Amino acid sequence: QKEYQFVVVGAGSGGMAMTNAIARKFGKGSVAVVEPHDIHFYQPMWTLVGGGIKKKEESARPMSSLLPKDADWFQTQVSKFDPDNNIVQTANGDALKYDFLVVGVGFELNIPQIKGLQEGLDGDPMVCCNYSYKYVDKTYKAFQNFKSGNAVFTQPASPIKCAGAPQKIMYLAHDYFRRNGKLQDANIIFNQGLPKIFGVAKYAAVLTDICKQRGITVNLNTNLVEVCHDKRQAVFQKVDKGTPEFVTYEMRYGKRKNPIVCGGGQRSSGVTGGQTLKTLLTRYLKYEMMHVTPKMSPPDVLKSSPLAGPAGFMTVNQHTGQHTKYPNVMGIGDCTDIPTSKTAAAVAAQTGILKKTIQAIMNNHDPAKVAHYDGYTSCPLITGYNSCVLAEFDFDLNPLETFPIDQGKERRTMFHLKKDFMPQLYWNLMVKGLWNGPGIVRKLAHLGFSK
Ligand code: FAD
Ligand code: UQ1
Repeated sequence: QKEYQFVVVGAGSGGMAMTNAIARKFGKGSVAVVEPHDIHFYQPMWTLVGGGIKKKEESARPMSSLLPKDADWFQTQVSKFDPDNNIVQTANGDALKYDFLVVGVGFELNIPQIKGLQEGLDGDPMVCCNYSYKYVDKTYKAFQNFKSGNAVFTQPASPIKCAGAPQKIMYLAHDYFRRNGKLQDANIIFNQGLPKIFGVAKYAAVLTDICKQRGITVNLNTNLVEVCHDKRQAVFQKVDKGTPEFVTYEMRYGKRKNPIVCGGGQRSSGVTGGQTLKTLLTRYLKYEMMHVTPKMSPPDVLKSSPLAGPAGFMTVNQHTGQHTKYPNVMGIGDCTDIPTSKTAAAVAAQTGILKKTIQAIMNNHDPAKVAHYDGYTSCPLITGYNSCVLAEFDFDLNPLETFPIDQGKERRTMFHLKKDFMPQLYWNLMVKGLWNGPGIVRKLAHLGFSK
């Protein structure tokens, strides 16, 4: 058994920032970090890789080059959380005892939850996915090889990281087809499991308008359930909440000539899993290319631990990041139940909050008195090869915009902010634990008068 003042689990966006911040403040030997992977990824770049704007290698750096020299790195997974004894067990057989634990294990992709998706990703060059380093470079190849037919983009109903990413790549596809003379032969379809195109009304209105103007068909409450890549067919289920009767199935297939729909129309009956969610009708859709966003969840080791609530997320105070049951445990990022959209931008703001929370706990103060996370999150909604709507908002889904201009407009400046500035900010400040989000910039930009 080894003992540390701090143990950090996961060295992704949140864990890496916290490890560096803690090592800087508390010095050599104070912190152990458990992370199995050799490589740290700047995942927000994967949308740009999918669009052929960046090379995937630019999103990857050796873990060893980013972790602080003063931290002890255990290159293995945590296999068990034992918060009652202040211990984490690792797959290598180490038992690490801590005074304080910071957990940032993120989301893992649940590809097998969609039948045939793994086979599609491995066997069909036209099935792609920006959410994985392994598959991300298939997307741009699919753009290039696309000739005509349905270009389908999917998003599940369950929580995912960067909820805008499934449609950002669709707008890039639209722009790519437009610039390369393929648009008239393309039928672009967004099949989204959720009931809204985006959670924040202001940006949802902008995106709905963009889809209308560009002839993109949006089917809400429409979930991908199966991929049959040998026939290039995808199976979708339209879901609705609560209604006891079947309602008319109305998934649309676009207004362009010859949308290709094959078969479909099977009714399945009954309430799914005892819930009020009803599966209404199954449809088969032929795709020429398909960008799939798989379902995601925290890793099993967290889900099955005492740190997780019934939904599998780590239960923390949404304003302080402190665990609801174990006061010496903090959570950061995608694996927590903090009710905001899961992004690196949110993680940046949470880094600043956790620093305050840890300090307060060490001084026997109430963290709620010094740390108050407002839910800040941001989604740079790329809408083309030189345009972006920079969505920023809080827990109440109210816009919380950094710049004193209307960020609901598509702008070239925001595209460059995303493409050129954000990677610099990430590699030079965020991973070092030195970027706590743009709160300060926002206050200065608004001269203290608003927000
Ligand atoms: P991660 O960064 O995913 O890190 C989790 C870490 O935990 C990993 O290193 C993993 O190896 C480790 N881990 C897992 N299990 C264990 C275990 N048992 N033991 C030890 N370690 C473990 N965000 C934005 O702000 N803006 C964007 O434009 C944006 N676009 C995105 C586009 C795409 C395609 C994707 C995939 C993400 C995007 N994001 C964006 C989201 C952002 O990348 C994530 O929200 C962020 O990385 C979450 O950080 P995290 O620390 O919670 O998890
Ligand atoms: C941000 O802080 C951040 O984390 C580094 C991102 O992830 C890559 C973002 O996408 C955005 C938009 C922010 C917010 C920062 C500014 C300057 C608006």
